[in-house]
Amino acid sequence: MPFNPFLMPLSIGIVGLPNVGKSTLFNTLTKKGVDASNYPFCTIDPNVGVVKVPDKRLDALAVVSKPAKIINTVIEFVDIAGLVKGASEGEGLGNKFLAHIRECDAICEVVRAFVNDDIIHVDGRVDPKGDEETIQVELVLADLATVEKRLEKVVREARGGDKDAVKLKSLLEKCQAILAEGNPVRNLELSEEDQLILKSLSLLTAKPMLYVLNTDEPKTALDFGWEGETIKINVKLEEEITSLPEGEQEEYIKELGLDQSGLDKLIRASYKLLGLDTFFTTGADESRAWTVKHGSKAPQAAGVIHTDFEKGFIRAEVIAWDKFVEAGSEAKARELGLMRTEGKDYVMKDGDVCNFLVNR
Ligand SMILES: Nc1nc2c(ncn2[C@@H]2O[C@H](COP(=O)(O)OP(=O)(O)O)[C@@H](O)[C@H]2O)c(=O)[nH]1
Ligand SMILES: [Mg+2]
Repeated sequence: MPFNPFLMPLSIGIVGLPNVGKSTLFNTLTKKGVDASNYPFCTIDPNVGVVKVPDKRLDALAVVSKPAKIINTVIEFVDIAGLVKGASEGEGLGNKFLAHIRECDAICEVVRAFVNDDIIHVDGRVDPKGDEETIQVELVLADLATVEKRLEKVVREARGGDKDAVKLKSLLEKCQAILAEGNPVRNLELSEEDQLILKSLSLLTAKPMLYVLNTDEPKTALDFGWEGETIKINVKLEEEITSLPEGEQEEYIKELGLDQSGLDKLIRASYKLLGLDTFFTTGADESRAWTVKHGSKAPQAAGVIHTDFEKGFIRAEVIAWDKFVEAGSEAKARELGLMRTEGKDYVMKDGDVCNFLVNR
């Protein structure tokens, strides 16, 4: 099966301690929901929300093509409740929540930096860096348990000389060592082969991760002794923005002196975190963004549009999105000789606009 996010969007699990703003963030994100008729995979699980990925390039293409429909790429957010200290030992609803995280492709951790004495902090203090450490310990311990269980089995097989088992054993030992130091597996530098094996282990700390600093104050992450990257969002304010009629949101965002909504920033960052590229198709019917894995070739990209297109791929006409917009129309781009012909070995570039020629 080719990778086809149209059938199964990649998902981001929202995690964090209780009362940090996860559900408020999730509800606000999903208020920007999608028209379900364009996305047949839409789930009915209340904890799962499918969210449009905003893309200025797609908007620009639509200005040129004036299509009947504009279809963005999507990602899924999952509200994973209640990670608490001791989760890796089954505290709270520990194991169940860890299993939910395991199913996600990436993790978005919300940490609390807003002060409000009416809303209880589980550890009785506002300390985002401390929260991050608490959660990391749980994820690391859960992974360590997984790794050690696997090791027990594989050690025996490796002794028998099984080549795959020997490789797996050596990788598991590397994981064990870094986890034992309290660090995530994603910090390991691994060969491509090892990275593939690692994927099959579904370790929590191997997943890409981003942090949302939820704050209604001008304070930055550094003020809390946090040097790593975070996305600062005022979740309460975002909730307020999305409660306005769509036409007024943009204006309010400008009035606040912001260049884009915090949610859009988060969605774009989440999409980037997944290591995906976007290509476009555009015409009178629809302007549409599609997702491919970074490094995909033209036939695989065609296969995202329709499974049969990968097999039937003949060639692609390709132009960078900004060249297309500059030309002002497909006919003009053609006239200027800007539409390149690419074959089956062409590696897709982020921002390509494509026509695929296929045998049906
Ligand atoms: N002051 C303030 N309150 C917030 C903010 N984000 C969430 N809250 C409030 O904190 C409480 C817990 O939020 P919730 O989203 O349910 O947290 P969860 O337990 O992480 O899902 C709710 O009463 C929210 O209204 C924020 O940025 N500022
Ligand atoms: Mg919640």
